[in-house]
Amino acid sequence: MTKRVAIIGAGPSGLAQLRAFQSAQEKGAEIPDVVCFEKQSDWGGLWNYSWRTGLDEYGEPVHGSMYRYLWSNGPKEGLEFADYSFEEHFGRAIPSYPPRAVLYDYIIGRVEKANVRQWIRFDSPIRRVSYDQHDGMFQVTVKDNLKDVEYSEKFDHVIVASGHFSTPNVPYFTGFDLFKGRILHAHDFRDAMEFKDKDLLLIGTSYSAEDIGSQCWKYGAKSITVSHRTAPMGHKWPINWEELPLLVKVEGNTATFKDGSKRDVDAIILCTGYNHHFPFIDEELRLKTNNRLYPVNLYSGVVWEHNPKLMYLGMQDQWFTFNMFDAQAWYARDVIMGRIKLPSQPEMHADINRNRAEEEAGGDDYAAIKFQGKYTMDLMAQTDYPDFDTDGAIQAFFEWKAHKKENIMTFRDHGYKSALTGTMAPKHHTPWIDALDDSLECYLDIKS
Ligand code: FAD
Ligand code: NA7
Repeated sequence: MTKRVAIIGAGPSGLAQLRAFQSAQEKGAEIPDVVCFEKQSDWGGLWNYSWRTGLDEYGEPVHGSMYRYLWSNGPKEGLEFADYSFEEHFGRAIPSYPPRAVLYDYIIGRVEKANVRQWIRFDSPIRRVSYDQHDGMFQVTVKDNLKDVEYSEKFDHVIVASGHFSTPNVPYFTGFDLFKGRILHAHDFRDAMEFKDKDLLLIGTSYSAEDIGSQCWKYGAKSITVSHRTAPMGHKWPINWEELPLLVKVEGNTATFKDGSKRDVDAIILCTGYNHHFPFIDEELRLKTNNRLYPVNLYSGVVWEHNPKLMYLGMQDQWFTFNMFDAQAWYARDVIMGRIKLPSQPEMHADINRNRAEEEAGGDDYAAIKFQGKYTMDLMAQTDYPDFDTDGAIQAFFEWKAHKKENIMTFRDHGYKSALTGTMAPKHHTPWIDALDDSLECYLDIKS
């Protein structure tokens, strides 16, 4: 009997898995019966922009955390699919920091070409995944939102690709209950124009704080204050942008910080990160981790050590993204198809611990980028995923870091060399700071 594989999620990771199986089939291999379950009505994961916040039309938590005017926060040269270059998709080289719609188009272009949409059941949130020791199969329970029915099917393997930047981590600060302005988490942020002429307080110092702050500043916020728990970001910010220690309390509209300073603010955005949250997976199969490069219990960052028929994709903190998800998906495919033999559970466990110790010894962002580059390379070496110049991609990340340090408001005006084709990215027609239209047509300068 043909094996059955369930994939949960049709974002970049789930789509990488579909492409991995399809590419094996294209080369003449017999592949398992693959079913991908996606709770949204379209593919693309976070890149499939949703205006909705809170609950969707079926009462499901809205997955989307992306917002309007989002441009890639890292160079596209660090994420390019090794089997589908930007030049192949767009018919020419494009600049290095595409807006969301352009990256969405690229992600979708590859899977449309591979014709894998037929393997996806949309509007289908997974309700439960459990493992039956008797028949060695997973029972997967799904809600068909279109028909309003719940059903279960058996699968030999389950691949969880449901993302981990969707369930917000929402801390409480004294006085929030009586604050006179709006309080929201980055997950619910959609449009910087809402904060035009406003004094804005952001909590957190990572990507969301940096980018949502920059967006609001670009679209006309009156002032940006960023409050940090550990350390300030330390960029050279514009004059109406400041960094202060952690918020202690709010009274009315007045925010008080750890150093005693006070600021009046109109709105507070909690850029405090996300939780890995998989309520639909049975306890003994559920990944529980913080946002890091080598989560616990995942051999090769993919295989659930206590039941290797279960795998997780894209669960790492991310420098590399699409190409790393690909490397993982090709690896998962080859484990399932018996092309890669796994070591014993104690050996897998020891290997996970070795990698976690190496990650912890790393220290700074540069070490983290190298660590994830090497991890991706090691996975690629075990499959037929096409090679790309990983060191070249690492170099692009290093240059990106330097450009951010130089000027946080102009780093997106730089270009880098493709680690795949060697082509240097052209300069964009408009500096990012002046580019208010983030449409694909404007970015690619397509005249209607
Ligand atoms: P997701 O994109 O989250 O996709 C997961 C999919 O699983 C979704 O379609 C979801 O609907 C589905 N799903 C979830 N639960 C269920 C369920 N129970 N049943 C069925 N389906 C389910 N990366 C970059 O490379 N560059 C960037 O500029 C960048 N910017 C980002 C900006 C923001 C605001 C965020 C939040 C992330 C950003 N990322 C960026 C990182 C992002 O995580 C990856 O690019 C990528 O989207 C991860 O893909 P994924 O498939 O693992 O997860
Ligand atoms: P991250 O990268 O997980 O960062 C979370 C930030 O939130 C980080 O600066 C944390 O500070 C801060 N944080 C978390 N909890 C608190 C509390 N309780 N108080 C104050 N500060 C807190 O999440 P992002 O949303 O920025 O990025 C996630 C992805 O979205 C990323 O991959 C991007 O591509 C887009 P810490 O440094 O731990 O003190």
